[in-house]
Amino acid sequence: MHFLDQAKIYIKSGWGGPGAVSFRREKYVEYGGPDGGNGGKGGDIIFEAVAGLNTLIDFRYTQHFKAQRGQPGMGKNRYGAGGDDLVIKVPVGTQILSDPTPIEGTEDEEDGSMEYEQELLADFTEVGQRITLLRGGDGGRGNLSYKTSTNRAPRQHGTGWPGQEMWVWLRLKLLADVGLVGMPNAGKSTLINQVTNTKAKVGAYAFTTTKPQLGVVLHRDREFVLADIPGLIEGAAEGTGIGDRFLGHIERCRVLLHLIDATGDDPVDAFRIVTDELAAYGGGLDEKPQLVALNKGDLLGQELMEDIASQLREEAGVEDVFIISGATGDGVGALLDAVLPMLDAPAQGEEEDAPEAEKPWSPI
Ligand SMILES: Nc1nc2c(ncn2[C@@H]2O[C@H](COP(=O)(O)OP(=O)(O)OP(=O)(O)O)[C@@H](O)[C@H]2O)c(=O)[nH]1
Ligand SMILES: [Mg+2]
Repeated sequence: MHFLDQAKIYIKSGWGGPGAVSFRREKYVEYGGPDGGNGGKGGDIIFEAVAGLNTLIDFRYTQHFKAQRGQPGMGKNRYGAGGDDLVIKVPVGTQILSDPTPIEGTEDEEDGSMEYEQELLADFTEVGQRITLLRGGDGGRGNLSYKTSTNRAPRQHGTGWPGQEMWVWLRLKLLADVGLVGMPNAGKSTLINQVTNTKAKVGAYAFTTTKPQLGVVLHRDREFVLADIPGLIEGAAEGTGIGDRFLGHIERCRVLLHLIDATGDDPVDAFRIVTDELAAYGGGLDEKPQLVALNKGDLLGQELMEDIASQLREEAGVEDVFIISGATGDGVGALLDAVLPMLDAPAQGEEEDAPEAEKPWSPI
């Protein structure tokens, strides 16, 4: 399942309709008074979070969203109809951010690059949540409302107020329950392929995975969503490699599944590097409940795997180490058994209010 995790769109609420200039026409009354009604209000731009979507891909094809104008007012003091609101449906987990603005004084002397900041305009965490981001313009006044004691036949009317417009960024964080983390080549994609019907790309080289993948795991009649993200290397939280951009995707996971390649040069060091990157990224990633699995057991044999597992326990203080092979599926059932009870614990931040403390994010 591929998905676009960010999109930039243009939104515009509707103009208010113009007020009418009209005079009463009645039999035997030559000059009737003004009776032009007000124009209708322009349509709003509303965002609504819906279930069953987990991609922003539609926004790649449609980038401009305009709500309808209000209708003009009419004679006999009839008001123009309001323009239809435009409801833009987004997946739960979408955030709306303002267009990035450069932060003054952050210019890099060497390459002239700058840091950017974006304002969080909306954060959709529940199905059905609705936010009116842009309000349509009010309708203009009809000439009836310009009537005064000195001007009984005004020809003035309001033209209607303009709508508002802006570019916004949609950013989708996966609402995965479990996030797979590990160094490149640890076997994350192989594992997600083993336990879900996803067909993630697997390769014997680093950074085979370049985009997050989602898969649904069905285990003992329970379903949960597993996210595979690109591998993390030293410095990932500062932007080395490609992993940092994707750490945001696992901020809302309940559980992290930390996968370690047992055939790597130094599995204990690999564990530490990834742990350090999670801590350096912030956002509470290092405090999430975590399961640690030593992978590629099929290549090393039980005894050697047990040795490395004890090293992890003793040198890195990991309490439980699962020994698995993502390729053959050995040990994976026990690992999934351990995941299930952890899913019922409240997710981090769920008790608190808004996830304000999230890391600032800049567009790529
Ligand atoms: N023998 C064996 N090989 C494995 C196992 N898991 C993964 N591999 C191999 O290890 C290599 C890397 O696997 P991937 O699943 O692509 O690793 P990844 O962690 O997704 O890597 P990135 O996407 O680069 O971060 C591939 O050649 C896989 O075939 C396993 O359990 N046993
Ligand atoms: Mg991968």
